[in-house]
Amino acid sequence: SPAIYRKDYTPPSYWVRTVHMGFDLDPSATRVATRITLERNFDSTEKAVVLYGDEVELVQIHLNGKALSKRDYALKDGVLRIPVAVNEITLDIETLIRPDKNTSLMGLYVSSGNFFTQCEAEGFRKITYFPDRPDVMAQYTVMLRADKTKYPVLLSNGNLIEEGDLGDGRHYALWEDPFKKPSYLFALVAGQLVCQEETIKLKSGRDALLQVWVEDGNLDKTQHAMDSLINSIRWDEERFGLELDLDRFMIVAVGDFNMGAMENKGLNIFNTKYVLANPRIATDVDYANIEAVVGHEYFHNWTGNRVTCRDWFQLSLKEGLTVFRDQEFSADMVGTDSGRAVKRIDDVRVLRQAQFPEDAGPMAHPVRPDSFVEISNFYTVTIYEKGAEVVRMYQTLLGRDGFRKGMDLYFKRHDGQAVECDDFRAAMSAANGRDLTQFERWYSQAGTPRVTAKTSYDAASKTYDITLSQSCPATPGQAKKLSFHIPVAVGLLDSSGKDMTLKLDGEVATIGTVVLELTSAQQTFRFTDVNEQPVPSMLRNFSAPIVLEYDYSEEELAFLMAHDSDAFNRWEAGQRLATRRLLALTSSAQKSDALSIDQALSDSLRATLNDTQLDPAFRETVLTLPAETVIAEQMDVIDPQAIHTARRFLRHSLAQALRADFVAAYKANQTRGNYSPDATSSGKRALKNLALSYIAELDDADAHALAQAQYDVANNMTDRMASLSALANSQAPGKAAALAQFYSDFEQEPLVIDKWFSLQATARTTDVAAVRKLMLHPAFSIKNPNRARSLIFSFCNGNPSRFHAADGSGYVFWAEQVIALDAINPQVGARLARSLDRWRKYAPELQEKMHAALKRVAAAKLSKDTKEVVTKSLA
Ligand code: BAL
Ligand code: ZN
Repeated sequence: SPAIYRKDYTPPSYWVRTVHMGFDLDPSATRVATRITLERNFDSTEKAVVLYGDEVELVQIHLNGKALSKRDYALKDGVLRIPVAVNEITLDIETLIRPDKNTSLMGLYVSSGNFFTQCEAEGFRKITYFPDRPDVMAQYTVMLRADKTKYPVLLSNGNLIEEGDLGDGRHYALWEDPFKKPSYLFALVAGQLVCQEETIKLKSGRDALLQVWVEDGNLDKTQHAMDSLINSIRWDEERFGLELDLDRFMIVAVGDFNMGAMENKGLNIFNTKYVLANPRIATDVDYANIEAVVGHEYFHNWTGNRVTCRDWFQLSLKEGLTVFRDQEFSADMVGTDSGRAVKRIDDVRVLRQAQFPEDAGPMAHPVRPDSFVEISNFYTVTIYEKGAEVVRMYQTLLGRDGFRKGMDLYFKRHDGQAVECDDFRAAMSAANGRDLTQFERWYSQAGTPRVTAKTSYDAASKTYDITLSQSCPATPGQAKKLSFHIPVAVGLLDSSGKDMTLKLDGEVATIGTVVLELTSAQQTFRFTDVNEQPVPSMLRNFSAPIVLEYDYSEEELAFLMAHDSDAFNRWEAGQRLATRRLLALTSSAQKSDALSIDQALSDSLRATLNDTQLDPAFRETVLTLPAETVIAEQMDVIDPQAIHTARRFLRHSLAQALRADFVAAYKANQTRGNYSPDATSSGKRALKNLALSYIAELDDADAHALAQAQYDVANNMTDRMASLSALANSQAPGKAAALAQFYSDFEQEPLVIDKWFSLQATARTTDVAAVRKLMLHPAFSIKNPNRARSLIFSFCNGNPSRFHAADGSGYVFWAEQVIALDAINPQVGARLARSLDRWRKYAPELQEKMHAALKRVAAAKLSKDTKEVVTKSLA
């Protein structure tokens, strides 16, 4: 398939004004009648209406009431061109589709006997022929007709205008969306569903009806999603002055879904994983994720729906911005400074574990890509998470008020439009009177910039210089990079650990933090009136998505860990210390040298663990060692076994050295009484369960007993999973029984069975043979994306030492599964295909086996999704 280029963008030949759709819903033959009124766009030179269709049978098409024959249009590769140049046209298009055969989960499909749609990015064309591009925005009216018993609930976007009986056992519902929207935001849901609902008053005084729709039997799991929705609505009113623009807002949960959720106008469709929760089935992390995803989809109503993307190259315009908004929402919901830092740490972890490797691999692409073969492959951590970091940098550079001014201007200028990333930057710039020309490079250049810092203190002149130099590695298609505009937030600590008053050359003094703006390849920033040699705290709160290199001494890192007023950097100092140890241990493991641990690291970690002034949630983040994938990215040649050995050794040694401290923390952080997912309680559970996981490293009778006892009395899924995981990764005699018990207790809860598979897939003892055996379990199904992810993806992405087995068996398994998944669902197949992205970073013996597996996949009959991924990997 050919690549599509951003530079080739041309405006649509016709605008669509209105869309009237009629659906006769039937799983094996759904008839769709679509009436579209179009108006010529004089900015286009094309004298044809251009419609797109994908695996949809065209029954008939009328232009201004006249039936068209095949000679009246050209249909090639899913593009239907009707040569015509009149100003106003009405098209009537009838299509026939088979939702029950649709395993791609794009367009209209069936899940558990109910109908659902997914149209972003290009799924609408699987329903009807249409100018399916985001810059074509229209007003939709949708008539749904279906069997009344099988499909009692009929939902679409906007407002319910009318419903009634058709007399023949069927009924209908007519929906009208008052806002114009691109086709990717269209949705319908039909089937046997029940809802929790609530009417709330919006800030302006209007009433809004909120509904959370689920399958029968799940109404005991909707309260948290409803609370999260209400909190999201309130937050957007307060923080950005944005109000819900509809009278009715619906969330629907579906068990078969490619993504996390989808922001269809007024009818958000969610993966059950991000809706259903109660203490019995959901962990603290699930509760937090639900809040974040409900917020994310709700926030899209303004950032994505009211102002949408001109073309798919601009995807980060809505995704980066909306992730930033959901991150801020989650942080505000916790409220405390420490809670905000923990949220920031979690977000930066995702960036480092997933986005940095992507940005250094064959699929590296700018936040605003220049080309793609299949847009579905570009719903990436770069578009989402790096995109959010780019948005965050505006706020860092302009301040919270300045950022808000920019947002206000963005909506004032672009409400109801489909725009570009440049328009957002222009609004930020104009609202603040700031030149942000150079900032554009964050959108156009891929790769993670590296900033190296050098410092020098002159006691005589009392000056302290920080010299920052930047560079950025080459990425596919981009050999040379120009300098980025990088905000580097810096503080200086005096010898007592306090923040110094900062005076940058000729500027007024600030206490705490200043933002240095690095715009050239190298710049020196001079601080004056510095009375003593400071310890620099750099890139506070992770003020830019970069790698910051500075030659800290071990003493300085321990000092920052103990004193930095910036909680993020206290954590960061600990991570730097631990990373150094892990890299040294990895190197020793490679040489089969004896491994040993030093006192300094365990002393620093002990001090944090026992510092009850610090929130438990924060202490947990400090005591969590960098992930194996993060260590891997720091090596020239990745050695998964040595990294695994090193990390396990360090955890085991820390468990031995700090056993009494872990036991004390375990005891001190029990949560009693009814379960609550609030930040304080979940923080305590996090620290307690981290302590348990360390103690479990010792794998002795006491550790087994502790885990078993917790498993037996757990009154919530967080504690249950933590203890089961401790058992599953140990030699505990009760391990098999606990796994079996867990399965039989939760057999009826698909989301919990996903956890059961995932936990085993990532367990230390689980090799390929064990995964193959689990695939034969009656509860396993490769067709359900959540289940496939819980076992296959968890193993390939979450169990590196087993996946990268020296005999290459993991790669053979991977190739088989990519091919199998791709045939069912290209998006899921292509996602798994990404697991070998970094193959060139491994030792030659492994590389060779990965290469063979990639070639094997490349030789199979593939979707364009998976083809693009493996082609780029092999390039
Ligand atoms: N727009 C796709 C799903 C999401 O990012 O919310
Ligand atoms: Zn989104």
